[in-house]
Amino acid sequence: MEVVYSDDCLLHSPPKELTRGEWKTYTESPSRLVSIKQFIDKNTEFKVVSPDDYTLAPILAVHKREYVDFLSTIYKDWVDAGLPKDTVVSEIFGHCSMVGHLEPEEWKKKALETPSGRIGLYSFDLSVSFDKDTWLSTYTSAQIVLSAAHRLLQQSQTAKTSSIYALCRPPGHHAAHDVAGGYCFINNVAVAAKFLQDYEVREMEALARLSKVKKEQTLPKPAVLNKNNKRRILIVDVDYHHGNGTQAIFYDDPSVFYISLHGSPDYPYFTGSGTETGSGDGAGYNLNIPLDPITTTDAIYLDHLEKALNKPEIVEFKADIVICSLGLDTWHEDPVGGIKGLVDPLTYTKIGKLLKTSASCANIPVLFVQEGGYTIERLGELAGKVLLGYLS
Ligand code: SP5
Ligand code: ZN
Repeated sequence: MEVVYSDDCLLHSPPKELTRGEWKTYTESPSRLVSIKQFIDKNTEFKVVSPDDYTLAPILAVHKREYVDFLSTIYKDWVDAGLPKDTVVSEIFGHCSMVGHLEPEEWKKKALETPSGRIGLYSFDLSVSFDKDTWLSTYTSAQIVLSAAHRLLQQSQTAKTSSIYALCRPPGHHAAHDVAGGYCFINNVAVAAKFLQDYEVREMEALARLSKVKKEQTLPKPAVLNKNNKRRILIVDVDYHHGNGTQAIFYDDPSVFYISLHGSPDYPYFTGSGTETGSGDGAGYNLNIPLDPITTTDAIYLDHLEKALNKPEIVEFKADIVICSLGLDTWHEDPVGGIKGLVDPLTYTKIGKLLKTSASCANIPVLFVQEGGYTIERLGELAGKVLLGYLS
C-alpha cells in the first residue's frame, strides 16, 4: 500500500490549548505522526511517497475564499498587531444571540476589522491556535490527501482493488466550509471527496478552456464516470468524535453518504445524534451512530460498524469510492477520546477487514485519511492494524 507523507506536516506545533477549563500542552502534536511514520517505515507492505501540489483550487471547492485567506494570513496579522506570538487563539465567538438581530454582512464586516474578530469569526473552540507554520502544515495536509486521491484513481484503473493511506496532520473532520475547530483547519476528507467526484471531467474542461485560448479544435471527450457523471462517495468516519464538519459540508448532498460512529455524549457536543439524517436532496444520506463510551465493547462496536456497512440503503447507494476518516482515538487509553471497552487491538484489524468485505465496500477503492488519535506510542500499531487488516 502506498502511504503519502511529508515532513512539512510536523511543523505545526502550537504550544497549548484550553480544554475543559485547563491550559494544556497541545495534544494534536507532531509526535503523533512521527510514531505512525516509524511503524510504516519498518513494514515492507508500505511504500512512502511524497505529495504533489494541486494548488488551492480543490480546497476552494469546499472552503470559502475568505476563510482560506484567514487561515493563510492570521498568524502574521496577529503578530503584526503586537499580540503574543505563542498564543494565537480566540477570546470571543460570535454567538447567534449576540449578532442574530444584525444582517450577517454587518457583523462579519465588523469582525473582519481586527485579528481577534477574525479568529472569533472563523473558529469554534480554543484548540484553534496558530503558529508560524500552521498554514504550511495545513496546506500540505490537504495536498497529501489530494495526492492520495489522485493516485487511488490511477491505481483503480488497472487493479481490481486498490487502497492508499494519506498520513497527514492537522486532521480535518471538525472543519466546515468557513470554520475551524477540534484541531482541524481544512476538511481534508471533504476536499478529497469533491476532487474525486469528477476529476476527469474537470481536467477535460480545463483542457478545453486552454485550447480555446490556443484556438485548437480537437479535444478528447471527458470520460463518462457514471450516469450522473459524478462519482458517489461513501465516507466512513471511525474517529472517536463526530465529524461535524464533514456532516455539515455534505448534509444536503445525495452524492456523498456520510456515516459516523462516535462516542456520545462528548465533544463536539452540538452534533452527532441519530436524528441528523440529512436535508433537502441529501435527506437519508447521513447516518450517525452515537455510542456510549462507557458501556460499548469491542464486539458492540464491530457489530454496529458491520450492520452499518451492510445496510440495504448504503449498499444500494453503490459508492464508487470509499473514504475512511481514520481516527485512532477510540482506543480505551486515549487521553482525548477513548471507548472504555475498546481494549483489543484486533478490533482495528477487523475494522480494516470490514472496509474490504462489507457489501457496501467490496471491490471499491478505499482512501484512508488520518484524523485523530492521541495515544502517541500506540498509534503506529493501531493504524497498521487497520491497514494490514484491510490488505489481509
Ligand atoms: C480530530 C480530533 O480528534 N479532534 C478532537 C478534538 C477534541 N477536543 C476536546 C477534547 C475534550 C477532552 N475530553 C477528555 C475526556 C477524557 N475521556
Ligand atoms: Zn477525534
